[in-house]
Amino acid sequence: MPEQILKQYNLNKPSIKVFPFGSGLINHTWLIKDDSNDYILQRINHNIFKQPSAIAANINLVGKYLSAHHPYYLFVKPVATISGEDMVYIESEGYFRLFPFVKDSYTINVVSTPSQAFEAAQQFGKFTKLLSGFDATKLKTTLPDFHNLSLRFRQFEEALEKGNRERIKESAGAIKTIQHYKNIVTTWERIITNPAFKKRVTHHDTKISNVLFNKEDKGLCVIDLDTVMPGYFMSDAGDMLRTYLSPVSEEEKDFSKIEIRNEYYHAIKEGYLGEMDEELSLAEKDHFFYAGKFMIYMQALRFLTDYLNNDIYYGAKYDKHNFMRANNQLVLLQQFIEKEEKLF
Ligand code: GN1
Ligand code: MG
Repeated sequence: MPEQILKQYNLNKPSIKVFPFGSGLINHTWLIKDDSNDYILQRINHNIFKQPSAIAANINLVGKYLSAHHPYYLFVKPVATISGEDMVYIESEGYFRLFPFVKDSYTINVVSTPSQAFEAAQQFGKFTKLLSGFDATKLKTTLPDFHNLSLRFRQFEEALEKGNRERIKESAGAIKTIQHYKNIVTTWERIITNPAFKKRVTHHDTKISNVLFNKEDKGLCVIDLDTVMPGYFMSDAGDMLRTYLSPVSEEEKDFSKIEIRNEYYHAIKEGYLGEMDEELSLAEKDHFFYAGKFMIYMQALRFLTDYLNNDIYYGAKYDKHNFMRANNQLVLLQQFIEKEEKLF
């Protein structure tokens, strides 16, 4: 950790301790322990987020709106540098920002009770709802086409043409499953032309580690606002379904552990709709289950496409890592779809 960064925050003292933190795949995160305060330091992955200043601008706008209209909402803003900047840029190192570590808050990596799922869903629903009076088109698109399923599908088809031949052969089974569920893309294409589906301020990364909990295990607020952009509710509801329903994550290699926990589905739905019920149209609410299919399918597509493209996006910690992740998500998708008639 370069001294230079901490210096910009007046934190370059001998008593400071720095620890790697979190489990994100894209940005790098550290916990900074000071005598009295703790902080979270993050390096923005500039390869992926081409315009870090757009992230800072969005956080600023949202923060201003919330403090004017919902001053009681706990909004975790970046700490300004000694010269008043939201970010530090260091040649050959990239863009960094510092957040206060909210006292007495904690995060989790796995959802192990329905109540945690409910609390998280309530927080993500609340975030969008509190911002319903804010003009979402004012937000900059930090990742163009991030959850554009048609484009993700086209990228997959391109990988089938130009990708690693051996990997394509080896992935025949997964490729077939992806083709089999192509109707998920067709539904998406109908949705985006349907005026009953609205673009709102959407978080786009609703995994459980992006929710702060308090000591009483209640949700406090959401964090990691890099992908806050205009989007559809399916992105947020869907990624919760993708990541909270099963007791094991996309990293699990023993697929027999993948399971859909019915009561978690209801907890997510109740938590989210408890906030968003009046915001969403009937057509949107009818697509709550679809939201899960949309996000699980897209994640399977993204992992498989990356595998066929030699892991250029997600990287790989072991041989066939993205292949395993894609197959994990396809098992999850199939198990989820089996519940279609039962979960409503
Ligand atoms: C990435 O970096 P992380 O873990 O927050 C990805 C998400 C994926 C997720 C899968 C910017 O998120 O879209 O769902 O990996 N973020 C980006 O684990 O691509
Ligand atoms: Mg993230």
